[in-house]
Amino acid sequence: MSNNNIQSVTIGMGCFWSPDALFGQLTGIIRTRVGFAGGTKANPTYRQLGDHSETVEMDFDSGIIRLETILNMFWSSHNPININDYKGRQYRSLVLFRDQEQHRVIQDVMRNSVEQGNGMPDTEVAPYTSFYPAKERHQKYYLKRYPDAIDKLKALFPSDEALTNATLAARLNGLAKGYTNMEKIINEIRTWRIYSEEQEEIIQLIQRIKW
Ligand code: MHO
Repeated sequence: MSNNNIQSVTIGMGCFWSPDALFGQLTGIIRTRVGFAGGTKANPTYRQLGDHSETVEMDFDSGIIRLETILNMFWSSHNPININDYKGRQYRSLVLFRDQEQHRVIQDVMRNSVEQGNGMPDTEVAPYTSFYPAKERHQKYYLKRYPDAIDKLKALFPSDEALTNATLAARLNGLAKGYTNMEKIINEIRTWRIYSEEQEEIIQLIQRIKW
């Protein structure tokens, strides 16, 4: 992808299944995956995550969706105060930034929250070091509740990895969770920079899914 607007950010806000769907449904989010980050233990797993937190990592086109928008949604969709002590660091509220520019944006959004009387969110903000993807069954968790969807999507994304990384799977995962609707997804597909024949093929395929 030769688009220098592409950024990545990693956030934690409790169980990672929901933010995968919440952010995955948004236009401008290119790819999501869930995993463990923010700690020091090597090769954490869901059962043994050590000092890591459940996180969702996303790639986004900052020309379409700004980091500010993502962060405002992040803070308005969870309560950092309640989740921070529950199960140690597993459900910690967390934002891992990739560079100083992202760090500055995060601090600005937090400062605005304070100025609006919302208080300083008890969110850990730290530089990104590593991200360990969770097992396949956690990826696009809500979409996986619909076997017919997974079955039909195999025609487009034959491997588990291809499905996890697909923008379309991110949108449909948001749909499975009830965060978006089919009409919105179809309208967005018609704006994707692919051949219109390909757009129609994708649209027809997702319209045949039995939910
Ligand atoms: N199933 C757990 C949360 C899972 S999330 C990946 C629960 O609902 O308690 O942490």
